[in-house]
Amino acid sequence: MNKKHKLQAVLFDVDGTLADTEQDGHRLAFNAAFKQFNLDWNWDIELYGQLLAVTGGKERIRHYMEIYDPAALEKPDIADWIASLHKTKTKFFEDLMETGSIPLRPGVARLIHELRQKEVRLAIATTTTMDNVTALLKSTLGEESMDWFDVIGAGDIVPLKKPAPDIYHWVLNQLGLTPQQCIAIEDSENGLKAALSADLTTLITVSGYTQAQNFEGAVSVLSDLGEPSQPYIRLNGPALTQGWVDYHMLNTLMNH
Ligand code: XBP
Ligand code: MG
Repeated sequence: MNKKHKLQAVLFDVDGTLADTEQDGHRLAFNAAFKQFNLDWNWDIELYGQLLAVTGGKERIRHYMEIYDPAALEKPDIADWIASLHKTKTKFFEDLMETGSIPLRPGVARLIHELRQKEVRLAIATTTTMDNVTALLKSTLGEESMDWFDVIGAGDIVPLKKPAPDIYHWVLNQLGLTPQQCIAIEDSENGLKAALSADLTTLITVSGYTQAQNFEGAVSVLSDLGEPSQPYIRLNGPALTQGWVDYHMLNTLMNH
């Protein structure tokens, strides 16, 4: 019989997992930045869903230009221009988070508080920019919440973004843990691929843009983490004993 592992750390994705930030957060911030740069680009809800196939804001802008304005990519210093457009977008996103308009998803705060009590280590493995992580955590969990996470892997800290496993390898390395001691929580196919390629057991909580994606290989696919008062809907995976994800359930899933 395989030796059971005790859960040592939970690795959270950010966008779509901690909060549904894409449609009414990042998308609006991109559009505000485009306006400031006098561009007539507008990423509507549907188009943004397609562009999400490419992770990373700078990479997503470049991908959009490859389709809609390829000549502009020939300009010298285009990488710097994209970086400065993206920096402006990040500022708009931070401002938006300060208004508190994007809440955490069901069960996220409850689970984080429980894991802290149980002394399970918390980490973040995300494609988004570090400033965005800070803004979201501070606006939802309070100023001190950044200290609750042992490791935050974000943005350009690794050269290859999800679906490459690099960010998960980096976070595991910083934690000094093996994938068998951890579980990842993701919302997207790109995120799942990244986590699975790093050998992590991965729980999916689907988000607005990701509901129809392929989650083959996930240990369980749920609507969200659930609350005792608002149980999740199980979309795929083993029958679970209760309608909300807690420490005990994560341990069970990790050893499934
Ligand atoms: C998130 C991303 C990011 C955000 C925008 O993916 O791909 O690019 O959409 O943030 P994941 P930035 O949830 O898989 O980490 O503009 O800062 O990149
Ligand atoms: Mg995500």
